[in-house]
Amino acid sequence: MGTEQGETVISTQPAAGVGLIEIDRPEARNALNLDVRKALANSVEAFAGDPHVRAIVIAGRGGNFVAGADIKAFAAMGSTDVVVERLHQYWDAISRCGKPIIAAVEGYALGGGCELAMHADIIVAARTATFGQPEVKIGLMPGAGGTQRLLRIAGKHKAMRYLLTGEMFSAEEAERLGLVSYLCDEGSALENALAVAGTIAQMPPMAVEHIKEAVQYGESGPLDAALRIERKSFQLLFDTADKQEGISAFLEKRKPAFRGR
Ligand code: CO8
Repeated sequence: MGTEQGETVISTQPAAGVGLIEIDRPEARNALNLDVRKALANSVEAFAGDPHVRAIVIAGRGGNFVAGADIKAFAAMGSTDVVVERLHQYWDAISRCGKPIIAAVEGYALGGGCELAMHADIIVAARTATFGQPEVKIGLMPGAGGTQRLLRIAGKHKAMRYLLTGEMFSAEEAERLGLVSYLCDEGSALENALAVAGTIAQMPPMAVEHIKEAVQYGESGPLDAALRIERKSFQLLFDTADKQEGISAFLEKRKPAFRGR
């Protein structure tokens, strides 16, 4: 996929089945202004609709993930502006995505940046990365799911600590909380995230999609309904060609060739 100079969000397909979205606003630590939000949402939607892409990596360029919403853009905004801008539509595009999303975190993932990472299904972080929801310090609060996602990941008492004090926390603490899936050396988060995405891209897409759907539903829905969704998806996969191929390949001791059907 082509890239143009001056773009703040760059989409490429660096490996078979892998879509990479990089935020490139180093002068503002990749803070999310309206342009970045729109381009990010469009890029996710484009990859979600591209049959060649089976896993998506989101990263920041220049040594940071995202230092939050653009505070300078927020300065002049009132409640009505925030409502009229419908900022949540850009987040919805990401949370609606049926394909796995992997966040590659270096440096700061703060505020909306931490929330963006938590929109991902898997988070790969450099040991030196820093997370946090510091909105309270500027008289705001998380507005893109931070209170709810951090609560569900870390439990009430850790979530309250970080939400109410705005204190930043290390990647090691994030890993202990269950927020980070993989810790890696500084400078290697993208490489490691691409490797994870490459592995997932080799898996049968229908199974991947149904696993994501069941887990996503289970995060918010009642257990009984989520278990039913899991059971139905499990049953449905039995009629796919990829299930036949996967089992045949296992029995014949060869590599499977999945077709997404
Ligand atoms: N917004 C705008 N500009 C930023 C931001 C930001 N979030 N973060 C950094 N910058 C800018 C700085 O203003 C500075 O610009 P300039 O050179 O023009 O002065 C430049 O980036 C470099 O910043 P620093 O000099 O501060 O760099 P450091 O490496 O010393 O520090 C930090 C980096 C720690 C990231 C520091 O800049 C910082 O604390 N940033 C703010 C972090 C923050 O509070 N984030 C939360 C923002 S609020 C939010 O995210 C709400 C989300 C809700 C979403 C809801 C949508 C519906």
